[in-house]
Amino acid sequence: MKFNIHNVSLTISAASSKQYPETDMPEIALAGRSNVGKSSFINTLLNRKNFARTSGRPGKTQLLNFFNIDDTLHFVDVPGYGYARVSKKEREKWGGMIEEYLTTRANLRAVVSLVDMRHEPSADDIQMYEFLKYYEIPVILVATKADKIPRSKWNKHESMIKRTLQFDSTDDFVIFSSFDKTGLDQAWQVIESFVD
Ligand SMILES: Nc1nc2c(ncn2[C@@H]2O[C@H](COP(=O)(O)OP(=O)(O)OP(=O)(O)O)[C@@H](O)[C@H]2O)c(=O)[nH]1
Ligand SMILES: [Mg+2]
Repeated sequence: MKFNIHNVSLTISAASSKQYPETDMPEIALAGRSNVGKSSFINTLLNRKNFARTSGRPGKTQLLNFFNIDDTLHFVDVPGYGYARVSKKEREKWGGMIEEYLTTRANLRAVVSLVDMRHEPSADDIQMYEFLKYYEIPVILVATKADKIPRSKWNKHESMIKRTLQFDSTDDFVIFSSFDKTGLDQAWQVIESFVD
């Protein structure tokens, strides 16, 4: 699929289930703390520079963005969690929006859960992983920004992340970088295995 993407477009930015697209197309959602690289991940997979919006300013993506990939699947870019400068009320609104999507959407095939490979997963990262496991939603764990760590330390960081998350070894784990495209082929392979 990755060699052959012709059309990508934003179907809708949705705040609630009433706005989700009416389609049977499978969906892969992206979750992760603000600024972890969700939009960059989508851009890298689509080989587009600036399709899903990326920015240095965290907390910008506030809605569920449904990106149509060749009428074959939707990537659903989910607003990042753990952004300190939002109010409690906004956080609750965010939580409700994500929870509604993740627990009710029949089209959802798997969630790409992104963590920053440099750091120990945060309490929010752990909570997200536990949430996905609890609802038996397939998880593709992506450890991103690998370009910021020397290769000799990748194993150590992978072990640290898996230990902290109490990672289920039946889930997929991908070391990734949007900067040098580490893990690009593996990421597509895993996603395709959930979409077919
Ligand atoms: N070095 C490095 N930087 C990255 C990588 N991926 C993303 N970044 C940078 O991290 C910042 C945030 O990336 P985004 O893709 O906008 O992050 P996001 O998760 O979509 O953020 P929100 O939409 O705010 O939740 C940007 O400055 C990116 O250039 C990566 O693999 N390596
Ligand atoms: Mg984003």
